[in-house]
Amino acid sequence: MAQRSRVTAWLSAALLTMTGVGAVAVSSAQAAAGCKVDYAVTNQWGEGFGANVTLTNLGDPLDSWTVGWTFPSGQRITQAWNGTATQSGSAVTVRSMGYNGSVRTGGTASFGFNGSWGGANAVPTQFTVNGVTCTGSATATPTPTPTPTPTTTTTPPPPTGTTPLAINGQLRVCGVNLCNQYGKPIQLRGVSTHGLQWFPSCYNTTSLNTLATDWKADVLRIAMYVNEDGYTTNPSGFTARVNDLVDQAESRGMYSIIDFHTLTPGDPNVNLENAKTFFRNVAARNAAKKNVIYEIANEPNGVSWEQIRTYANQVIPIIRNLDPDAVILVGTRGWSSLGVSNGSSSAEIVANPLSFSNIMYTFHFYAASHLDNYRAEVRNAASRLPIFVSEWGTTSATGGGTVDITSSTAWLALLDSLKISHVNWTYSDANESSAAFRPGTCAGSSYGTSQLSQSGQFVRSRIVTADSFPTS
Ligand code: IDC
Repeated sequence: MAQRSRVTAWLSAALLTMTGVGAVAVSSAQAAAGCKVDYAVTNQWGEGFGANVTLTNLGDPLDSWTVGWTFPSGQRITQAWNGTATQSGSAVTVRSMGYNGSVRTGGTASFGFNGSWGGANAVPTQFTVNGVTCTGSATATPTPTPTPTPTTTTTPPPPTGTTPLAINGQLRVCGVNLCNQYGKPIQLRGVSTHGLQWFPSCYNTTSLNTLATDWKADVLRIAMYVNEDGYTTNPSGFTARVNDLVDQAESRGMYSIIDFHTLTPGDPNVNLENAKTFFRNVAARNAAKKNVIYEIANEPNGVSWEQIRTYANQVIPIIRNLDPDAVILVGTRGWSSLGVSNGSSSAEIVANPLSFSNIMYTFHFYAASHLDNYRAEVRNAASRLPIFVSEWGTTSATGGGTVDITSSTAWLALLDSLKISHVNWTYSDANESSAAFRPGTCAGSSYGTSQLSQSGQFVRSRIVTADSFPTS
């Protein structure tokens, strides 16, 4: 009821002023209406763009808001966050969510969205809030979007080397698969570092040579913990270490995954600003390389898919802007279990996927903890979503306990049959059964097979076999 009378008061204030511009001084009990809207295109890539919109309430307090504008013809919102967008023709309205509808006088509320240019890269010029025309500004950083050149499919020349990187070149997602430069589906098999903060001595010339030439690994995941004494304790130091390992992998013909290893807290939005800074740096620095895959959040947990989307929608455009062709991995709900470990499933992703191309969703499993119901979920999701297993262990989810060879074998059979790439936790000498090397190995100079743990022997045996990388 209170809401209703406020809306009525709003409308009458708007009608009274006719122009509706700026704050409206109204006497008596009438609500004053006034607003300012700032609309900024913050990112753009190919045929799309991202924008942030902030409204400032110059009138009486609001319980909820609806921002409206008319797009230059052709533009469309593909998805919004912190607001519910609807579009009819070129008329757009974005409504507040339950949590950000209330705005005090002088207060602000913001939302963001991604859109497609549809050939028109101008910005809208007039905005309304709850029907009242606002003052405000619209800014666009963009240069005109080049119309995508019709791809004259140039077949890349045959590979000049024999490493995974030399053969496959720049990767991209095609359908639900990871494909190589020839557009053929491939599976990458490799390992993850342990926390760089805890095992700095495990990643050196000898261990990385062993990984590339003795294990014949295709990919090294660089697990950069964010909290847990990681990135936040020394951002520039960890960024430099990650970049160095990207180079080390590249020089040995391996792919690298830059893993922003969020774990606790489980909501990646808590580290949004850290993620933006980190990915701005690593994407700018590594843009020209073909061996980089970005993983924007290791294991979201205790958060909704919607919250993960909000995070992804802000981090992915930053990477895309700087390194447009790189494959990007997105963590899923429930410690990257496609939701299962938080009582959900991949259905919520299928129903509401991210709108970016060239992305994959991650799935993590620990063979002794995650059994048939998880395998069924992967089997079910794999025909609908591009999936990348960026972390798996032969053990329980603690990283310790029994090495479950039976379950690990069942898992790898499934992943092989679906051509899903997989990365084992961990290529380290941690004193836990998931580590590939016996404790003390990294203090020595040999990473040979006599140093392998039970898990390491199994994992190596499953990575060392010949790859199948089609080139035509
Ligand atoms: C574990 C490490 C362990 C470390 C712990 C920190 O193996 O040594 O003390 O993190 O919290 C994950 C995470 C990964 C975990 C791993 C094993 O991505 O960081 O590493 N795991 O528990 N998800 C499921 C299992």
